[in-house]
Amino acid sequence: MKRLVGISNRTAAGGPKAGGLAVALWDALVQRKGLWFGWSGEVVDKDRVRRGVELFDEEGVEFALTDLTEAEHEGYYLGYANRSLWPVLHYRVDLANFDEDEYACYREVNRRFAKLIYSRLDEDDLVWVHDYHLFPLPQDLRDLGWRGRTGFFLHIPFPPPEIFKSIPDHRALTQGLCACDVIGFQTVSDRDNFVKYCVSELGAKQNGAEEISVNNRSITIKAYPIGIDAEEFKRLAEEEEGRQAASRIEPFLGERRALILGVDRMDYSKGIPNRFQAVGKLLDNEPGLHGRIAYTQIAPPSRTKVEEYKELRGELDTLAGRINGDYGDLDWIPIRYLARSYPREQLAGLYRLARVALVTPLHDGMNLVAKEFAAAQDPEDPGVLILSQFAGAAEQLKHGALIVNPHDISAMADAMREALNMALPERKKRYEALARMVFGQDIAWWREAFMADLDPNGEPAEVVSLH
Ligand code: ADQ
Repeated sequence: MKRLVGISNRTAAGGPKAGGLAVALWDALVQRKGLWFGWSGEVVDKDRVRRGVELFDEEGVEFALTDLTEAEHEGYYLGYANRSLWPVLHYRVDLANFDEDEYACYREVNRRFAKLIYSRLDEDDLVWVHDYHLFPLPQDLRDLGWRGRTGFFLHIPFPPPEIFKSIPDHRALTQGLCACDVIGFQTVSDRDNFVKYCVSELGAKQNGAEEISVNNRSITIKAYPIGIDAEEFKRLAEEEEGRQAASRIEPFLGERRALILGVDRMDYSKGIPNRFQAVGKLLDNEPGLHGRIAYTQIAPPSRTKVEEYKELRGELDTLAGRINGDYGDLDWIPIRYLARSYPREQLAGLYRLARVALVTPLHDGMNLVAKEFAAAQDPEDPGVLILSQFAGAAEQLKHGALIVNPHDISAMADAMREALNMALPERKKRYEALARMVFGQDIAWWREAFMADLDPNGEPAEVVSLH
């Protein structure tokens, strides 16, 4: 089996505690005794920066981590990646701030990473690059002489060409990416947007639905919707730590209150203010629900050095305060908003207790919370998932979830009422549709689907958790 070299901005050094990328790549790297290259998470001042890498082993995975200088952290990470690329790829050109110096820094960091990696590559290795921080890196590796199989997976959406083209350096980014052999997206619609872009902007030729040729290279372009370790989540939801977390919230619910739950990183792409407004609308429309619902929103702050994220925090504080002021009572607070994170074990218990999950991003690559909620349900008495049509997960989960437009506040309020009143047979039917996708197309399925294309002549690994 060929060695896999994973490259991502952040790694799972210290063990894969968070969901998504960390778990997915970790298992693939353990299987193939791989190498994981990325940022250490450390920011050091210019005089002290280690320009090389720190090497260590964890459970047979070799890590090669490098620090960022303050200037790199500001220009490459907070700047270009998160103030230019993140908003545009989430359809928010209005929030993007394009700065030439930040772009130059982003390019420089990608080149520096490529050099550090190239010196550690063997010609038979498989390279798998992750996410928007590293668009130019595949070409930077080629420029150094790398000829081996190279794949890229984009975790966030790829918008229509008209939006992507607003990035001043869009061509350089996509040319860098097109040095790959396989490029993966979360959804068919992201993939189609990218293919359309490559045909119109890079003169690519389309050879069937899943292949293009550009710059004399054939590239497999496919949707690989990322999954979760659904069995593990189901198990966590039934375990003691999850039950204990649920029992901490139960006194607040009493006999008659239904828990409506939201769990998100605090990010403007997640549509949390719209959700708060929809809860206000529901209470406006349905006086009978006063005292009968408890909406809890868990949202740990992220990227707090970026201005838009600070503003979002202020907006949520104001909205929650106003709705609670308007509708709350001596013995009832309609919105509980907790700006902190909880261990996965506890989240799993809260998902299981919730009657309704509100997963209503304005745009989202996939959204793993939707899948975690589904996996955690009691099949005999499941809760209902309300899911944005703009979450990547909607492509797979449209038959089980109530699909909403997150900009339509009234429609979201109606969906909450429908979910709260939904009879058991309908809830079970919907749960079964969700479970088929979430357990069937889980994280192992995703990883093996990508690896099969990256290493077409390799032995397929056994997919252990696939049903
Ligand atoms: P994120 O934008 O971070 O990921 P998401 O897919 O929802 O979004 O994953 C978040 C993860 O963090 C989940 O595993 C969730 O349980 C956890 N999490 C969220 N809030 C938490 C809290 N309060 N406490 C503890 N844990 C919390 C990016 C893309 C997504 C894509 C993933 C994976 O933006 O669209 O689905 O990568 O590809």
